[in-house]
Amino acid sequence: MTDQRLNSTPDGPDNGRDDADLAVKTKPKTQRPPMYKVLLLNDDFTPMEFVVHVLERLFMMTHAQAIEIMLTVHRKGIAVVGVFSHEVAETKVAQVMELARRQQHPLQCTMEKE
Ligand code: TYC
Repeated sequence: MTDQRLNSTPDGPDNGRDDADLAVKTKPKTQRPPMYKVLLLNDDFTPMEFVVHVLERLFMMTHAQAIEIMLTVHRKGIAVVGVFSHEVAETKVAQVMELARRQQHPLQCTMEKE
C-alpha cells in the first residue's frame, strides 16, 4: 500500500512533526472479478421434492435451507440460490438444467451479473 506523505519537506523527517498523522492512504485499486447470481424459476410442474433435492445436492444447502428457498421460488416466482464467479455460476446452471432434463422436469435456472 502507498503512502502520500504531505509533509516530506526539504527539512527532512526529523522536524519534530509526527509524519504518521499526515499520512494519506491511497485507495488500493484492486480488481474484484464480477460475480453472478444463480436464479431458480418457478413452474407449475416440477415436484417440490425434486427442487429440494437439487438445492441440497448442487448448492450444499441443508434440508431446511433447501425447503425455505424452494418455497420462496414457489411463492414469489424466482429466488437467488447463490452468488458465484462466472465459471462456477455457468457450471451450476448447466448442472441444474441437466438434472431437470434427465427427469423431464421443466425447471429453469439462469444466471445474472450481480
Ligand atoms: N411450483 C412447483 C409445484 O407447485 C414447485 C416448484 C418450486 C417448482 C420451485 C420450481 O423452482 C421451482 N410443484
